[in-house]
Amino acid sequence: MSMNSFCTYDTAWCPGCGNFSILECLKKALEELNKDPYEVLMVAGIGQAAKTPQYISANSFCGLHGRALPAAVAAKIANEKLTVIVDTGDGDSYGEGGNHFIHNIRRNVDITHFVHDNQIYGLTKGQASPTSAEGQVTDVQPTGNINTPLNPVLLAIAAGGGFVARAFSGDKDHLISIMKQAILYNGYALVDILQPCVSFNKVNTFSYYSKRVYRLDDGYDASDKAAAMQKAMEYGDRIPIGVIYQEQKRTFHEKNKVLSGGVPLIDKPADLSTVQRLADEFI
Ligand SMILES: Cc1ncc(C[n+]2csc(CCOP(=O)(O)OP(=O)(O)O)c2C)c(N)n1
Ligand code: SF4
Ligand SMILES: [Mg+2]
Repeated sequence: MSMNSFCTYDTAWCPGCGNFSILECLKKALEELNKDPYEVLMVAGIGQAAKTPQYISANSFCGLHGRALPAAVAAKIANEKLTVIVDTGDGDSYGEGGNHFIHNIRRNVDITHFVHDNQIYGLTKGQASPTSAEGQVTDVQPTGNINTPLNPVLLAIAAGGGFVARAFSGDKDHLISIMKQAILYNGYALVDILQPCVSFNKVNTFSYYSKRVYRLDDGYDASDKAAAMQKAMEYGDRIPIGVIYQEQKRTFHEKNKVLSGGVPLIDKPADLSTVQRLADEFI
């Protein structure tokens, strides 16, 4: 194995799972961007999708369920030279991690967030996730999901996201292109990736998505926020994929006085005199 190439490893996913193509597209996107594994940090919480960082030869960190974003943001603040990618599930991102999701958008730290949105809690065998359809019946909720699903694309635009996209694991060329754009975007970039879970979601299957998804055409104006919100709400018989909304916004690093200036925090000399003064008061 070369230190300069990305390798993927054997997985514990079910045969036919949409996660395989997302992993393959991630590897291709990083290669096509000429990234080296040492430059990339993959971060996740817990779940089937959250195993992805362990299946590719980059730096990786898998923490608590729902807590991928704080770890990723901390790493980017410490070392802005890293390409930081959160790669995890819909439950991890929008359920247990929902609060971090909203407030991280407001901070606009320059990280990328790929969500494997299988509209289910896969690892724990099929409970409804925040994006499961109302009324959806699974083995563990035989009378159907009673909650209203949230629309992560609409929510991200409303919260002030500067790069908000939707993709489909079954359209690989398109997914690679969206992943590359998201990684290159300067700021927080969300890609909600529709991903069939063949074992526990018998509704949102490959054929369900294949019949519905369509690529946004070249004439689509991703800078029109009201139109983008309208487009984000198109989720039913037809589901648009592509960059739904894009706007360049000042990043956390650009706005923060300590971090602006281009010198990574880890390379700055540490001035401990203030800390020492405070400590001295207790002696
Ligand atoms: C705080 C906390 N709550 C619940 C769990 C149990 N748990 C682990 S993974 C998971 C669901 C993961 O679903 P998702 O993020 O959608 O990933 P998927 O398995 O579908 O890819 C749950 C509920 C946990 N580990 N920690
Ligand atoms: S349970 Fe679903 S999401 Fe998890 S590996 Fe199997 S098919 Fe994929
Ligand atoms: Mg899931």
